[in-house]
Amino acid sequence: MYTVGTYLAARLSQIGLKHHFAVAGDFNLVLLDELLKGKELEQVYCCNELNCGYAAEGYARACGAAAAVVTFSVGGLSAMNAIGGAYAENLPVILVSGAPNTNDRATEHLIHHTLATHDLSYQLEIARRLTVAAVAITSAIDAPHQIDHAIRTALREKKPAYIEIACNIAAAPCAEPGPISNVVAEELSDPESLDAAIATADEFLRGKRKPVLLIGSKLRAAGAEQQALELAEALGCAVAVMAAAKSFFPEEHPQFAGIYLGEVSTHQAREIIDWSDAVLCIGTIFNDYSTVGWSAMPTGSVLIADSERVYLDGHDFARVCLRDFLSGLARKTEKQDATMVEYKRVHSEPLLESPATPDAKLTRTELMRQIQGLVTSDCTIVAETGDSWFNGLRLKLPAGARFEIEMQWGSIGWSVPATFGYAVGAPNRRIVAMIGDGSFQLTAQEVAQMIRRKLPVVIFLINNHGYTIEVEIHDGPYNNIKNWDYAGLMQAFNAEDGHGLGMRATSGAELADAIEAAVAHHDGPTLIECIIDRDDCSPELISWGRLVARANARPPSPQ
Ligand code: DPX
Ligand code: MG
Repeated sequence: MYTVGTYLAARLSQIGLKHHFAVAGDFNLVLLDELLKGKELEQVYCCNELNCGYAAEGYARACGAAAAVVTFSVGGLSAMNAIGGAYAENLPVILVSGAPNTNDRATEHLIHHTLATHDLSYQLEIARRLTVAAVAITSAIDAPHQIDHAIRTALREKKPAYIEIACNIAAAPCAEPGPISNVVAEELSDPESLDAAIATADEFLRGKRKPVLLIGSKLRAAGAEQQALELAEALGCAVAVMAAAKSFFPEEHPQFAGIYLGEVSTHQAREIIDWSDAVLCIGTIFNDYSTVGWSAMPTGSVLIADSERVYLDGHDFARVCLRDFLSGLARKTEKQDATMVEYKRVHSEPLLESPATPDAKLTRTELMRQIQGLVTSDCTIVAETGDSWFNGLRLKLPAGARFEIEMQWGSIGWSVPATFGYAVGAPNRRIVAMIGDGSFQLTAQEVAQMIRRKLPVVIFLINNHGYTIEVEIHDGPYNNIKNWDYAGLMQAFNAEDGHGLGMRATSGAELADAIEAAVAHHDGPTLIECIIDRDDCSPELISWGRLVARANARPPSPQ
């Protein structure tokens, strides 16, 4: 016999989840008991609900979807930042919240953890704004339908969903789950729209001489990485990647032309985008950051192919799945490799950094040189908001290496719990996180959960004594932070039974020793606190910061 909670557990397993993340609270305790009955679904605990949401967000990056279970209001509202992040980053995270007893609604009762008003709908209302489906379950009869609706919508749209379950309904008997196909069946392209989009795009390309492909971060959500490769190879043109999409097109591929980020592009991506006469933008997001303060955006002839829409030259085709469009166009189009020929002419390999003198003070350049040595094909790099973005973007990725960045939402603190969640979801990958001191202070305690689960994550904690990215955008006393003994924290988190390793590196030699110890350490995370100067930031950050500051400072336009 199924209950609302075991029904939910069954559905989460059926969509492929092996874990769900949780923080306990009296409104979800019975629900957590029911979820524990799903033997194929392990319950993984977090230190707080913001981290729980981010852990699920990281897990969804590794596994395609995720669930976080929290208590009402005090938990749910904390998780909302992460849910906003999952929306912005196109990740189907299911937020499940316990809720007050159904008998306490529409009565004179006031309930703890709430605003001390009789309105208990505010969390659902907020969730409606931050998810693509938000349901409140107050009847076991409706539960299967509501749960399926929320999960189905999240999976289809690659966005978060919200399921609120009253605490006295979680263990109520309900119908058993029907075939999972109704939840996971994929949206198909409209055949006529698809054909028309392909034919128009083909004609568009035939009228150009120098097309180039630009890959964006929505490509992975659309499940179309392979198809983008097919189109790239059919055209034979140069392929640039936006920063938020690093690793979504193989960097070792001969057509890879670098990361397009305006003035701070890598390789010669900017030259080749500017030289081209048509840019095929695939799953791209152009915002103030990715256009470097609106200074770099393909204009002129562009074709935009999004998850379910293609538009170009006054045409707009809806219900066209990106995968179908890319592989259909790949079959139809002819080779157009002028941008590749030109790219080969302008391309110059970046110089390899030579090792610093071992005892010299540690610099960012030496730090990145050594991190590069850890990047193998089974590695995932997680780059936190801060100069870690720009440092990470410069890393060379061998085939198979992945790169995770939260560039649209950009909420500092994301990476600690997201790395934890990712490591739970991808236990066979080597996970290397680059995290600034300021960001770490938001969510540091989640390292304790890595210790609890013995996850051999390697964290480079870059201690440059403050919010350096903000220093470059606009400086003031608010960019200085209280220093911590970051390496020493590991001992505190270990307490009596943990095996986390904390080390500090102030020179290249110390860093090399620490990395050697980290690689040999298998029964817990290693945090290497890397001390660098406050002004030792990437030149890319300085250029980017200036242009972003200029965009922020534009006066209001006259009405
Ligand atoms: C802020 C940012 O130390 O990295 O390399 O020193 O910049 P760097 P740190 O982690 O500092 C991060 C800091 C304060 N951004 O420079 S990027 C504003 C901000 C944000 N998210 C949230 N609050 C404030 N991005 C949640
Ligand atoms: Mg810092």
